[in-house]
Amino acid sequence: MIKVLGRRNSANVQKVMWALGELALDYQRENIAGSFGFPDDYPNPINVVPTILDGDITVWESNACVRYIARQYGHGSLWPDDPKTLAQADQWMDWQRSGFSDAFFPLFSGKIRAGADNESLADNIAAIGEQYKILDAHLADNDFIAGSSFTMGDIPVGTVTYRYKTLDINRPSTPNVDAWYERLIERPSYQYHVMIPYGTNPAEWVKEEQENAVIQ
Ligand SMILES: N[C@@H](CCC(=O)N[C@@H](CS)C(=O)NCC(=O)O)C(=O)O
Repeated sequence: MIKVLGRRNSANVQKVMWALGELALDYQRENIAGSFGFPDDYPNPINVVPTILDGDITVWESNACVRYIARQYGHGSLWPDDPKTLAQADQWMDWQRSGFSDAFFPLFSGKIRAGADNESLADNIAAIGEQYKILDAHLADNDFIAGSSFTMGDIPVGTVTYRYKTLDINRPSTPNVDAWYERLIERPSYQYHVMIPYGTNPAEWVKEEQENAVIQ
């Protein structure tokens, strides 16, 4: 049984939950961070979520958690057998953590967590649109991030894409991203763990966070 420490409305926690769901693994999730706070003995030196515990191992950093779950339990599916496919999945996971997150995080936290308006976030909205154009060009020749099959590479950017697609902002035309997103929203684990309401302002955000506390 894998224990996941982290609130359900954290996108970084959702990456882990989605991976567990894809592999139908048993888990137990605890509400930590945000309005739940952190226990004194929280086993992660930088006090962020997620952290996962699996037997005698503790892993933090969401993409490292996804890689651990995929490598340990998802050979041939989330963890591609072919090293070249694996390298593609890895590459886009690292991209998600770097330029892509740098563009998306200030937009989402500004708009939903701080209640800023679109005008003041115009540069951020333009920046994330440019990132999705990069992804769109890649997906022109690929049904999924690492090629023809769903892998761990789809999970980090796929998680954030639900938020990107549902935010009240202008988005550039990205037909290949749209087609890929349609493939993601057919997946039951994505529907259950990622496609959850997050509100439109800070008060609604906390309300959703608390309402999700009882859901595993
Ligand atoms: N690089 C880390 C970032 C983790 C992170 O920033 N988590 C956020 C939630 S998405 C957090 O714990 N924020 C503090 C809080 O919610 O109290 C990862 O990918 O796991």
